[in-house]
Amino acid sequence: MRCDRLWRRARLATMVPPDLGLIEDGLIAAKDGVILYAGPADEAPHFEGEEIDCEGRWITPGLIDCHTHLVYGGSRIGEFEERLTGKSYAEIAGKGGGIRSTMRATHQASEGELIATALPRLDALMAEGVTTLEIKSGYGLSLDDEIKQLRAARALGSVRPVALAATYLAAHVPPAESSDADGFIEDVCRVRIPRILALGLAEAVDAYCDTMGFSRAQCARVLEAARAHGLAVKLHAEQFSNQNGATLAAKFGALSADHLEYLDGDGAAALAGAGTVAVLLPGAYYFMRQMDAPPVALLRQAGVPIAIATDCNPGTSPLTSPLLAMNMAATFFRLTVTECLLGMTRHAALALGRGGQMGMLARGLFCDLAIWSIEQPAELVYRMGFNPLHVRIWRGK
Ligand code: DI6
Ligand code: FE
Repeated sequence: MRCDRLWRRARLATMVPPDLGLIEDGLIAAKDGVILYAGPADEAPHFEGEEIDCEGRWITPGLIDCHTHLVYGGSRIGEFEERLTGKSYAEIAGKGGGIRSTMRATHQASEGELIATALPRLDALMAEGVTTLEIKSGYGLSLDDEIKQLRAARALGSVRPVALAATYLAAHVPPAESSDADGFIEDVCRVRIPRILALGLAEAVDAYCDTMGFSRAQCARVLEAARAHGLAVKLHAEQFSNQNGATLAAKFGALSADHLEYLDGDGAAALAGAGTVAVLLPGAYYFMRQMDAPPVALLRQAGVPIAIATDCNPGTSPLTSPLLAMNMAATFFRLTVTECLLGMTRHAALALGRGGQMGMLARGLFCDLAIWSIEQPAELVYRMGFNPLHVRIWRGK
């Protein structure tokens, strides 16, 4: 059978259920960027194409970072230093810093500047095997700024070999301290969502359900409007307190509910019932020095798929290492190696609504691969500050 490329003498972690789908002597064949075969070499049909000898290296699906705020203006280094002297995130935010300071800096930046400053962060993610990532807006002062942010996010996909999923984070914080939050939500539902949809700039809508963001009732209006327009939804939920965001996300059939440190049993059951993925963000947990980890036992009991992401953002998670995110998920949240690896592959694909396209090494899926110089897959979770990526393949190349 003809193929474009053929990876031989590889060990595979296919992520095909039920577990990691480990294969000791594996072979992958790809044509037109899609996997024709991934499985044991001795069961493979005869293929002809360019052959690559993997010399026993491990191949996983390319990693998927399903929650980032990669595109933004300015920096929050000053705020980091302030926090080191004892000021809290909420205190800084209350004085117009925090998310609002990034909004002002994003307003000042041109689209080209947003692209240029995001590129090194994107390159860092790709250098550790990321082949797909989600990018949220949410730092726009105005709708035009949100559009600029989403355009910059989209442009990144044309200058790098990577797949992007753009999410319109419609309700992050009210744009100014004095503004009327309900009026803003009205504008999001009536004007902004239809406009973003008409421009084709996002495939999902997100909101920040938190005392520093928007109330449950306000987020409900946003998710309802998004669904009415046929957009997928996600929700930042129970990061700093329990606002019952998870039950709201479930009610609207959200792809994911993210953060979840303060999730309770009802929330976990609701996520399970709706097939909503729990996206855990250990980088933010670490950087904010949170003490209560997400209730992983409840998620397991309820059977909720768990994904892990970097939450790369300037304020609460300046993290551009998917490998460190997995190590933190294991160390802080006690996720198993299997849960960590599924969290950045198969389950991350589900959190983006792309389960049929990526996240596993299987026939018919995109040929997005990460080839690692390691002795066993657990090394990807175990080590810190070490990058064993040998080569990254996106769409077969
Ligand atoms: N949760 C977070 O951790 C970030 N946004 C959100 O909704 C924080 C973003 C920032 O501080 O800039
Ligand atoms: Fe976030």
